[in-house]
Order: sequence, then structure tokens, then C-alpha cells
Amino acid sequence: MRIVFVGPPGSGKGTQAKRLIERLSIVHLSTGDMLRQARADGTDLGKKAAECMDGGGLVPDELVVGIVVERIGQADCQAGCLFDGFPRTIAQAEALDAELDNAGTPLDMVLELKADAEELARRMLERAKIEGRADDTPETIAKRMKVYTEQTAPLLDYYQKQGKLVTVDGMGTPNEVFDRTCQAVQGGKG
Ligand code: B4P
Repeated sequence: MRIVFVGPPGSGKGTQAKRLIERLSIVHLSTGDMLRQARADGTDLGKKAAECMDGGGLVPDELVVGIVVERIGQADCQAGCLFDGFPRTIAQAEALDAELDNAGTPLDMVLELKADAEELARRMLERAKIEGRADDTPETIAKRMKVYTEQTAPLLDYYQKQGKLVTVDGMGTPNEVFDRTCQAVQGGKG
């Protein structure tokens, strides 16, 4: 199974993805985690990514698409993957579709996680206290929200037209959201 999680920053993509991969026994592919790892390793990609991430912007498409294409070619991804936070632009979505169509393994479903702006900000400011992520400051959060609206939200229409979009209410406790997410997966395509 191949599923995409899309939603604004703080909507719970990472939180729900960790649970869903256990349930479905598929690989978790989080571009945010991969970029933070590259940064921690001090690679060239990590250095380029850090600048974009800390400013609240997106990392250039060609860099992100490159790491995803390399990862999905690996053996453990053949049984299925959960794309968490990827794609984030139409160009990334088109590149992913082309890659998966070539392999004969198109996306099954796109899950949109939806939550109120106040709740999103509250969660990220809470995370800032616990994890100290450089991009969880009030200024950067505002920038990331704007970037989401301008560059990522158009994906909703893109996947709606493919008949693959299913919207999940992301408000409430992580357990409540997980129950809704599982129902959405069982219910199939939107
Ligand atoms: P990500 O790592 O994807 O960051 P995110 O969108 O903020 O996280 P997520 O949505 O997964 O967090 P969650 O709600 O689970 O990206 C970071 C940056 O990397 C981007 O800004 C960009 O610069 C770069 N990047 C990543 N992918 C890219 C791409 N494809 N192209 C270009 N650039 C890319 O968690 C938020 C907090 O809320 C957590 O503390 C969690 O515990 C809490 N929480 C979650 N659900 C909750 C609930 N139901 N109730 C209460 N708290 C909850």
C-alpha cells in the first residue's frame, strides 16, 4: 500500500504516521526526518536543507525528490510506504506520480489531516519546549503556515481530481485522530 499524509505543520502527520506504519507494516518515509538526519550528519544536502528549514521555507524540489527516489528504490519499500510530509509542492507530486507509475505501483490514497490554526500553533509551541526544534518559533511557524497555504494546499485539488483524497479531522487526542485515520484507510479511496 502507498499512502501520502498531507496537512499543515503541526497537524499530526508525523505522530499519526508512526502509528499507521505499525498497523499496516509499511515503511515510514518522512522527508522532514530525512532532512534533519542529513543535517545532523553534516552532509552537503543537510547544510543546504538547514538554511531553508530554519527560515520556515521549503527545501528545493530537486533535492527532496532526489532523496525520495533513492529511498523508494530500496528493497524494503517494495511492500509499501507511507509518505509523511512529501510531496509538498505540485512539482514534487508530479515527480512522485511519474516514479510510481513507472514502477507500476501508483498511490492508493492521500490522507489530509485538518486542524484549526490556533491548535496547530499551540502544538508546535509545545513541541518547541520539549524538542527545541529550530523551526518551531512563532515567526517561523507563521512563515511555514503561509508556505503551506501557497505551495502545499494546491495538492488537495490535485489529488481530489485523481479521486484519491480523503480528509481526516485532526482535532482531538492522538488516539481519537488515529481511530479516524484507520477508518479512513479501511474506507478506501475518497
Ligand atoms: P516536517 O518534519 O514534515 O514538520 P511538520 O510539518 O511541522 O511536522 P508534523 O505535521 O509531522 O508534526 P506533528 O503534527 O506530527 O517538516 C519540517 C520542515 O522540513 C519543513 O518546514 C520544510 O522546511 C522541510 N521539508 C520537509 N519535507 C519537505 C518537502 N517534501 N519539501 C520541501 N521541504 C520539506 O507534530 C506536531 C506536534 O504536535 C508534536 O509535538 C506532536 O506531539 C503534537 N501533536 C500531534 N498530534 C497531536 C494531537 N492530536 N493532540 C495534541 N498534540 C499533538
